[in-house]
Amino acid sequence: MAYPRGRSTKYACGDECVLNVNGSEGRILTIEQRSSIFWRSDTFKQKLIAANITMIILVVATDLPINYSLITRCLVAAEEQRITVRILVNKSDLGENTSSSNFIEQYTNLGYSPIAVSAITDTQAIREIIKDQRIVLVGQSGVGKTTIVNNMISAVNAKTAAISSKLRTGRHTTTHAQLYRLDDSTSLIDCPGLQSFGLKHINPQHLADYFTEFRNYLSQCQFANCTHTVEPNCHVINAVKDKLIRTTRWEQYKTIRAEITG
Ligand SMILES: Nc1nc2c(ncn2[C@@H]2O[C@H](COP(=O)(O)OP(=O)(O)OP(=O)(O)O)[C@@H](O)[C@H]2O)c(=O)[nH]1
Ligand SMILES: [Mg+2]
Ligand SMILES: [Zn+2]
Repeated sequence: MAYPRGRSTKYACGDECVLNVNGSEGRILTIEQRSSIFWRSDTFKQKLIAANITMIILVVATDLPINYSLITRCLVAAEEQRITVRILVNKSDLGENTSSSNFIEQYTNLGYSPIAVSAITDTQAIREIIKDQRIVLVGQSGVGKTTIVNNMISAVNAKTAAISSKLRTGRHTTTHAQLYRLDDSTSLIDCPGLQSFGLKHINPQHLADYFTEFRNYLSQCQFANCTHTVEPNCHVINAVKDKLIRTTRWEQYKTIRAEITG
């Protein structure tokens, strides 16, 4: 196990490096070509979250409000890298509620099919999903990412904690990304909770491609360079009017587009 010196932003958890080892010290000589990189960025900084992953597991929980904007942003970053996404609705042992049922319905319609799980009482479905994948678990603080990792690997006992109830955003229990190997072909990266997710690195001309439900309409717009925001005869806008695309997703698209073109 090796850690970069200081707060380096060049490396990501999951990077494969060539090391020059001298006693207990190692120097990173080169990083191997990455097969994928999941990252966020804004005008001022970039944050590499995980490298060489084959699957992103997006975790939400039945006892915390769902941050739809954060979910969409993670999905856009994943679609851009063509990384498979699975969505888990954790803490199902606490009982169903309408907000998580609505969430499951909405994202099933988008093709992501979230599944209800409990990191504590019902881990079989998670085990099946993660088999032979290199995974990063992402989501807000307190949704149960570390608890999932703990229950997948008995030897691991990473620190978990109840979120402080006074400040719902709470403190983050996990403070840095960490990779855990389950077997030769399966690994899990546990990350600190996400609050925001900038997408400055996304090409605005391709943004609409990363909204899966827009894809069918994109080639039908009148203008080849349609931005799908204000144009006449835009089939995305028509689909929003016909309720074939949810208004909230189109609003999120416009917000992200304004952010990355501005
Ligand atoms: N009832 C119930 N509680 C859970 C479940 N999964 C996690 N928890 C609890 O939720 C709290 C937060 O869990 P963590 O695993 O620390 O959450 P996290 O997503 O890793 O949070 P950060 O590290 O801050 O990003 C802890 O008190 C866990 O015991 C579950 O399936 N059911
Ligand atoms: Mg954690
Ligand atoms: Zn259009």
